[in-house]
Amino acid sequence: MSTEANNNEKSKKEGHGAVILHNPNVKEADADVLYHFALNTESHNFKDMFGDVKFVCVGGSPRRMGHFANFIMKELHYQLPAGQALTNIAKATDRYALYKIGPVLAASHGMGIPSVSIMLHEIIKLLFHAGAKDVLFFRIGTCGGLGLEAGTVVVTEQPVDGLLRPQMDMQILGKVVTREAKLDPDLCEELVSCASIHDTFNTIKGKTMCTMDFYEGQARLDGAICEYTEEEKAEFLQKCYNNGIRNIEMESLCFAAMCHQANIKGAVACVTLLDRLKEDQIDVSEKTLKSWDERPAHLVARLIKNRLNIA
Ligand code: R2B
Ligand code: URA
Repeated sequence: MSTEANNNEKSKKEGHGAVILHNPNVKEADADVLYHFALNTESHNFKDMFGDVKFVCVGGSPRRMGHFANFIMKELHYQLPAGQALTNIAKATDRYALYKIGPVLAASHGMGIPSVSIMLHEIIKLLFHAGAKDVLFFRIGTCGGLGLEAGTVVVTEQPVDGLLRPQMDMQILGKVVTREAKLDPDLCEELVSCASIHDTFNTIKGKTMCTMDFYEGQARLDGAICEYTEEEKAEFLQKCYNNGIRNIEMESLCFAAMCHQANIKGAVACVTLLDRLKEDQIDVSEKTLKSWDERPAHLVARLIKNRLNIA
């Protein structure tokens, strides 16, 4: 085992379920600013506000995460303190939305790796400052499916990049830094087991390709630029399918790599909006989209309720 891997293992054992911050600068600083959430350790008491967080659920759109916050509040039969309404804690900024519903934190992350990366840096710091322990992370989102009926939920076994590698390459100080993109296999199984025979949709496990772009990065023919043929597109998507890839989205790689580094167990569940082996354009009614959007949230809600022994 390398020295870095050894140190990681050691700090995980010492951490006892605590979030690990690989940054002495922040640990030693008197104060810390979470700029994109409009939070500051000097003006907010993180331990009081977030010390009891056990589940962090993230998804792309601020509006969807607002709906999720209301949904999970009903599912958990959670009562807000008298006179309080469910509000966006980060309302002083319009970068991300943040809601707290008892032990559940719900945040939006925008689209793509740069956006989810900023959000996760700040959420991981938030949990570290709060002293939160044994926190599980879930990404609930949308994706393109491969060889699946639209509306199917895919729980990610392994995210891969656009070169089909299970790693996230970053450019740091003029060098390529490679990080393992690992999700928790037991949490993945647990989430899949939350699917019910009464569901009106299928839930499957599969590899997820995480790309840097929605159009060319996902082999679409309908972007503003396209320099490959329909045959080349079909050949590549078939190769992805043959490699066990069942869906394509834009955040899972970073989500997995950052959770793994921070000693956080993470899982990803996304609903497919179309079958990319058949089409490129998402042409679904608003009503259908809304009901499909809720499918990953239902699985995660069941898992959270099981964990909290809520019937
Ligand atoms: C799924 O949907 C978004 C693109 O439409 C992107 O954030 C993703 O991963
Ligand atoms: N999100 C993606 O990233 N790709 C799709 O095809 C659909 C949703």
